[in-house]
Amino acid sequence: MIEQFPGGTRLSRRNFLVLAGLGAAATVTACSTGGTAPATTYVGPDSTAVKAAEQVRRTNIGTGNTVTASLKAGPTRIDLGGVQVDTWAYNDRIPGREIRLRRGDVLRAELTNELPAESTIHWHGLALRNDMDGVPGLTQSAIAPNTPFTYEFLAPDAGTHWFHPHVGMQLDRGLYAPVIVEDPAEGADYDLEAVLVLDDWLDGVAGRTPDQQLDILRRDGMPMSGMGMDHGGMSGMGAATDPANPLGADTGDVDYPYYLINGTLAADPFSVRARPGQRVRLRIINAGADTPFRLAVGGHQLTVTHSDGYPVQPVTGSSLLIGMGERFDAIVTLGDGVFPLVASAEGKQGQGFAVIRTGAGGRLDPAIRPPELDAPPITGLALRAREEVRLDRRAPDRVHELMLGMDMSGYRWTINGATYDQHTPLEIAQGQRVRLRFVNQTTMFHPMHLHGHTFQVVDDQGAGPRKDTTLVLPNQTVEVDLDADNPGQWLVHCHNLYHGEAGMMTTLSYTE
Ligand SMILES: [Cu+2]
Repeated sequence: MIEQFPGGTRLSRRNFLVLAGLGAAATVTACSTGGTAPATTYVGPDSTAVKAAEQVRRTNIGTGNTVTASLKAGPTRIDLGGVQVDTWAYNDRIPGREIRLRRGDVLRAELTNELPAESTIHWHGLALRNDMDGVPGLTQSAIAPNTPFTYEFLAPDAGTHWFHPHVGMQLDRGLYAPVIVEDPAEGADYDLEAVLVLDDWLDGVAGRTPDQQLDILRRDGMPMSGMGMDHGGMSGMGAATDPANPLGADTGDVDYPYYLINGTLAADPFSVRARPGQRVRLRIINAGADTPFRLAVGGHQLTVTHSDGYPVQPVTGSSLLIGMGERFDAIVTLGDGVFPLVASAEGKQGQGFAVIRTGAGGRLDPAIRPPELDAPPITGLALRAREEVRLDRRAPDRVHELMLGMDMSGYRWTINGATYDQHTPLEIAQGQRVRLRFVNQTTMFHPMHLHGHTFQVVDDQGAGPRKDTTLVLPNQTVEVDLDADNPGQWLVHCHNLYHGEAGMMTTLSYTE
């Protein structure tokens, strides 16, 4: 499928050359003014620095335990709940089987690629060793069909994480699953857990595939025009957004026929069973490609405790807004009865639907819209990190600006004016405090994701949340700080999969 898209092919070939060079610790001239120009050497995925960083992790936090998983990526037919679709999935199920381990355990995941395409696995949220990060052409060569590959790395970050391919549009099929990393030191202040994976679904419906959908966007351009529309008071840097609709009017590029919670439609909904008064920890993952979700439980409040795996000062509210790639943990104290858990597609028509049952009650109307959805939602940007996970206050050694833009002459999404195949690496060095300044020059929001690190959103008090994926609202600027403590070559990209594939990706590149 990838061959259909000239941009994608060019990207793969170019980056394969980058990878080939990095493996040998590539040296490139930093300027072109003559033979004595200073040279930049990149820290490659196969470098001794990457191996040394993993060894430090094993020494400092390793448990000595290894958890194994056997993953078969392949074509399959899935019943979404009355709707049969031909798609691609891990071990013939959606989501793939959850992987659960403890912080400091080693995960050994053996992938068998039975897809008719190259693939990889990216371990989203884990600051792991660079050569296991799953970005083809940057951290590894793509895994050919019918070829096995073993991912093996120490899992350093507790929390609600997930995995998915990092090749083309594969994430918008059924290739995703949760990775839950428990922290025994955290304490379990709840009675039960429910992992909820939210997804927007089009694959295999009326013959549609995500690749064809991207092809249509490239052919027809923006359906709602990311730059051309004037959303009233929302133009201009730092303009206030409407708290009731923080993402603005234009939240996505694709209309989906279905929205799923844990791979099922409302006709056969995912169901949580518990007793009245119990506290359930919801671990919520937005695996959608183009859809933010607003989540609420009818008749209940949510208390958000973690964002992207890291603890936050608890915030209680009626609903929660989750960008693509973000995860939140929330505690709900359950009443007595049968309650809808709804993930409304923000700015779109439709919703995912699940049920929480603690007592007597009949069947719920799957179109029910709990009034909790109408209050302004909690967003990641409004959270504050718990003290113990804040970065120490320090001025940045390096500031990189990432101008998020688009090109009206086609479906091209850019960072600093370039698509990924033309990107200039953002250079950093081990030990630096690095600030990334995301400047959104478009009228769409972008959920920006950084691989291999957890950043802290910058605020006046040094108390912003620790995250790996942050909303950058329309025409606004978000700054994040990180400590450069995990050497290698790391992707920074928009987790709108269509934006990312259309160019909105770059690299944070350690130099020697
Ligand atoms: Cu985007």
